[in-house]
Amino acid sequence: MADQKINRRAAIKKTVNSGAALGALASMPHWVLPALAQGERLVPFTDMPEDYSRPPARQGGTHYLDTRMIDDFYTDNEDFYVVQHYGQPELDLDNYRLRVTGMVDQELELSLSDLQDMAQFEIDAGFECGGNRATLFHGLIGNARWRGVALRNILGEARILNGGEEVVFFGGDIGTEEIRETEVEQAFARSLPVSDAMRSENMLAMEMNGEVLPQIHGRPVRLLVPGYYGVANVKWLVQIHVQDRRYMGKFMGRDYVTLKKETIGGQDRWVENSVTKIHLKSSIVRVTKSGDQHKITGFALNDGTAIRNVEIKIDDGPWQEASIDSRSNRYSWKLFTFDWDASPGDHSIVSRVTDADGNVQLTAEEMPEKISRWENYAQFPRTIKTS
Ligand SMILES: Nc1nc2c(c(=O)[nH]1)N[C@H]1C(S)=C(S)[C@@H](COP(=O)(O)O)O[C@H]1N2
Ligand SMILES: [Mo]
Repeated sequence: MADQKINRRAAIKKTVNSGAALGALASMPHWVLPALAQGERLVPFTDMPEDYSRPPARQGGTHYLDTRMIDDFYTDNEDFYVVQHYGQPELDLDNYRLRVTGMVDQELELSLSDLQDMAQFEIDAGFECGGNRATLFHGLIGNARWRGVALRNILGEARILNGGEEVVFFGGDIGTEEIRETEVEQAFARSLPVSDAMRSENMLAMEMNGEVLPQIHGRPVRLLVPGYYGVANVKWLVQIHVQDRRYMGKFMGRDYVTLKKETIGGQDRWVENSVTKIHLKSSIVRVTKSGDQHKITGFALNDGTAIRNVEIKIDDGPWQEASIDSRSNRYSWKLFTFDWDASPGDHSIVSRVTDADGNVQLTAEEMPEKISRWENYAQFPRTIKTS
């Protein structure tokens, strides 16, 4: 089935590239190729291989999307990126229990129906993997509407005891790690200080874009920490544990740790930090042409701080303001578009986002010196050939 879809997609790409009628494509599933209005066509980026395309996500693997397909506020569940480190466990839904343990007045054991009977809320949240990067054209990304239970209601029911400082979230997936020459079995886990865990927007999500949470995205329950990199959003969540100290597991203390040079009180120092809040970032992902008019599309993403604007620079021209999709909200991604009267030829185009506090997205040259491959939020100049 998946193969069939992939072949259809490849066939369609050929059709599009050869300039054949687009009408025949109308019946294709939405994710097959970027939705194009009548008479509209994709303009090729010259920084991308000519035959670049990505199959949809499939069970068992990882997935990043073809960001030229980003044309809709919500990413289809089939196309939302997929990353995990210890495989994709299938939890037994009938016997599923979410346990809340540790420094709480009342330990809890919640079945799926217990969770479904609690008050639900919805939130739009976009996020990317902390390892998202330009070589993937920033395809480890997605934006969805999530529905579930407020984490703080659950912590409220358990009542965190005095001295409880850190909330640890364990997934049902277990891997073997070698630590000091000893093989140790560990679950994927992340943690939040209690004050961060109690933010009202944190969710135990059971639905994604109006569907039951897909298996590859953490069925039946995942943590969602809006404004944080994907690694915070523990999939296949089975245990929440409150403790009196920082949690130092692999994905907090050793992996997804950024090593960069910072000035600390006037002193240059190498600093390590756990990957948490999403840095201010934008990227151009798609250019289309309709008649003589070109349209540039891209996304902006950050930790939920209000955004002032997104600007586009073409070749050596001035920065010009783009329009931001009106559906954008605090934790969603912000799609932007810019109508471009392009002259035929080779061009360089780049976007930058500025937040309400006046922080401007950095250029690659302005980025802190960084050893690790996490947190890639520099401006991303694209090259393109227009006709
Ligand atoms: N249980 C579990 N949750 C996990 C992971 C994992 O390996 N195991 N990977 C994290 C990472 S690194 C990312 S980027 C996101 C990806 O979420 P998605 O696959 O739903 O896009 O899940 C996070 N949650
Ligand atoms: Mo990730």
